Amino acid sequence: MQTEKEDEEDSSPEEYVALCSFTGSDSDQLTFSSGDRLLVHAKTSSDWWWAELQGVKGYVPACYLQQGAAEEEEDASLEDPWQDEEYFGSYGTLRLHLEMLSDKSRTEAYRQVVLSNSASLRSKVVMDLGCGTGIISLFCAQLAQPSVVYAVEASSMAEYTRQLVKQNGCEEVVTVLQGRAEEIELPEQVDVLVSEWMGNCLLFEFMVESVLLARDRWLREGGVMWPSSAALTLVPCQADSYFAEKMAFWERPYGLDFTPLQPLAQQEFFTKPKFSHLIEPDDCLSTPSDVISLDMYTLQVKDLEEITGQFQFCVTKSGFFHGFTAWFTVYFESLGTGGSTVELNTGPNSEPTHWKQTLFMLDRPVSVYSGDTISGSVLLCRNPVWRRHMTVTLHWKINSSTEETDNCQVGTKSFPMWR
Ligand code: GJV
Repeated sequence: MQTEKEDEEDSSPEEYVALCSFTGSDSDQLTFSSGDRLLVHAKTSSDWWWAELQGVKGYVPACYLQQGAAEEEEDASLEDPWQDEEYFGSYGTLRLHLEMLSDKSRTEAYRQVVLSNSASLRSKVVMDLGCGTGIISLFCAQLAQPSVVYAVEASSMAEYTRQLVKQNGCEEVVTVLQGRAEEIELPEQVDVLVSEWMGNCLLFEFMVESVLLARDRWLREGGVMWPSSAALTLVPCQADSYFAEKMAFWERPYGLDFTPLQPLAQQEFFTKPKFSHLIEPDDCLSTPSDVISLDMYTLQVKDLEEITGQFQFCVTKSGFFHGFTAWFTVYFESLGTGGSTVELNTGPNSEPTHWKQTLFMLDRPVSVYSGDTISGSVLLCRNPVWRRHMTVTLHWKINSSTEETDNCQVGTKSFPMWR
């Protein structure tokens, strides 16, 4: 290796990109924004690195940074930061549509929305954004009498959707438009904008951006959004079997000590969130709490860059605090006055959906006791380059209610999802 060393610390700084913003709390800590490129001079500890931003040096939390800023940008300029080819390509095959349609809670919730609003939908103009196989549009045509439903779908599935509309005798009402919602033209504004845009942890995939842009362009003044609002819910939890399977496993397999593999296991299994986790109500260490609420009428695209929420959980069950589990609920307000709101809840106390729940594992479990409090914040930071991705950062502080009264532990961890 032949690297020129100017001095000890400066052997060869590596370039990193900030996954989200950070405000230094000490004078020797740097303050930076999501997307900033930092030069890391020394990996002082596993948690804190010595880095530089625009000529200023200071400590930065290592978990906020991701390597390869230069590479990432190069890729992004070659590739599409929205990865639309891959994204719409996957929706051009049946696998995902089968998964979504087989999800009874999801599909029945939308059916229920149409059914319970059937009278008010009469003669209304509807847009179904990302209609896929057209199921919501077909519900509208079958269960209500809208004047027209514009079923917008960017993937090649749209060709089949057109056939399905015809096959089911709905071609008088449902018009399939193949194209990205951002680019299609409609002959008129719509009374209702319905879409099933929710991803893991609510926002992943950021299809919601397309919905907001369509809202601003095509929803008439006073029109209705379905869903009308959304909430992200969090709970501190145990995850005994997942922890045993991925981490405790290395303690004594076949009577041998494999613990040197545990740091690797942590890196491999716990740095990203676990999608498709099914939490048992019994694994919740506290009452779940909504940490983020989105109003689909007022939410702006720029608001999506960084969304924060606070929590304060009172531990109701002693056990191992392995991590946090997240899920979402969406609400569909009634179109007419006085009707009831329909809810699609993807949490552990409702019928499981194909989203299941999302588990964020701490690096090491902490024993908590009934009466302790876990307070902190969650930050959803959209990837500045890869527009469908985000990083979830959790900060927590555990205040013990027992013995030493000033016993308090703090932690922070960032989870890229996926970039
Ligand atoms: N324009 C048109 N169709 C879209 C768009 C868009 N901007 N974005 C997604 N779709 N809940 N996370 C389509 C996509 O091709 C697929 O058929 C459907 O919407 C996704 C719905 C479920 N995804 C989700």
